[in-house]
Amino acid sequence: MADVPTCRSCGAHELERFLSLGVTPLADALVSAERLGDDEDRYPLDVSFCPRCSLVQITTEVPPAKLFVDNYLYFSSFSDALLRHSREHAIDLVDAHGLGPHDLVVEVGSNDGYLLRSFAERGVPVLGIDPAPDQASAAIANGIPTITEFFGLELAERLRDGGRRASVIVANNVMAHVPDLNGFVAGLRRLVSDDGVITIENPYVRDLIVHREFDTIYHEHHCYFSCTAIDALMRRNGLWLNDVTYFADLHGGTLRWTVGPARSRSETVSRYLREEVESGLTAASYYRDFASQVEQVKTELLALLHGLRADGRRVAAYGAAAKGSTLVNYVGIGTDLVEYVVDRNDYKQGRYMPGTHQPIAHPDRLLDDQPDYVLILAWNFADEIVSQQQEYLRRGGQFIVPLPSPRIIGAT
Ligand code: DWN
Repeated sequence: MADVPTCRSCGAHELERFLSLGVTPLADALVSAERLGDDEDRYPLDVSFCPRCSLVQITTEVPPAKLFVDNYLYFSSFSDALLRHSREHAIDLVDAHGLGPHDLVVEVGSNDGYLLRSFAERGVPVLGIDPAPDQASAAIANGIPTITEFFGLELAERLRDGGRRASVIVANNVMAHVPDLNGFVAGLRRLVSDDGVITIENPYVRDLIVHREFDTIYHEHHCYFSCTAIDALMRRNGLWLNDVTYFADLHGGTLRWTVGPARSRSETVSRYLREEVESGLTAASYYRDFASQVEQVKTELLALLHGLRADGRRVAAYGAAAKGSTLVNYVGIGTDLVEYVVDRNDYKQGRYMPGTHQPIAHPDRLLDDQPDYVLILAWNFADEIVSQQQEYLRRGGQFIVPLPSPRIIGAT
């Protein structure tokens, strides 16, 4: 573990810390039954703002292999909404750029091939890059060529020296995970063709603050991006922010940045950059109140859960998500308040939540057990989850959505 006292993007020393979530276990390090009694690795989870380039970032660095290789169980294909979003993205890119058999689409952070298969089905050559061995193996088994390595400038040089240039590079929910941010972006520039395009998706830091999405902060996510921070990062590495698209319902509010060697800029980009200054998002004062907002969520959620338990109500949870780990550990939600978690990712079932050790079971347990309430830890998929659990609702079950303030969803 290393402290990172300077800005990961611009190197500034004047980082301003505005939130500390304590010393927490790794959010995706779900505990196996045989390791329940062992000490779990815990690291400080503090968040700072860079007044020079506006990048929000954590100041502790955990070795990437520990995060994404040793025990990483996140598979993208367990969300229908995410699969729909990815398929639409691929089809849009094929149509917009007339992609065909002479092109190459590279995805960095390709996970189990969930997105690249939509290009491959349309006859477009693809290449995945992901260091997580199980996810890469799943992609390869599905016919998606995948390099099981971390992406950076060195790998980009190797690919380019081998004659590879990408017409399109997709990097969804991966750039936030990269310690060497400039090396990553320099690698994108080396690998993309001169007339190519790169699309990068990450949650929008504005929504993290406005909707109190503090649980999306964990050690995998080194950075939390604004258009201002992205613009500075791209220019420094020979790329230009060409366009930006907002997806309100994806991961709590996501931006897709379209960048490339071409110096074009859409009016939307100009508007976002202008509004970020006008809203104060590019100044430290914008973040100074966030810690008290987070504390308020903690107080409200604990009061609700303790009240339900005092009334003899039983509470379970849905979604062994990384964000769920930050929430239960920071708020202090043990098995006395939430007995277990259900999740349809079968790699996660049979394990236990980091730190608080709720057992993780198949979603069928909700109907077998019919707890009075279910706390939705994967609140970014609340609609999809609730739509699946209509029978649980019909039998009188109710859901708790924790953010931006705890609220109860019952049968309509
Ligand atoms: O950046 C990241 C984000 C995008 O995804 C990764 N580093 C890790 C991951 O974060 P997360 O674990 O908080 O992501 P999710 O996708 O919000 O987690 C949802 C969890 O809920 C997964 O474990 C799958 C599960 N799930 C389910 O059991 N039934 C999800 C859906 C939609 C469902 O119907």
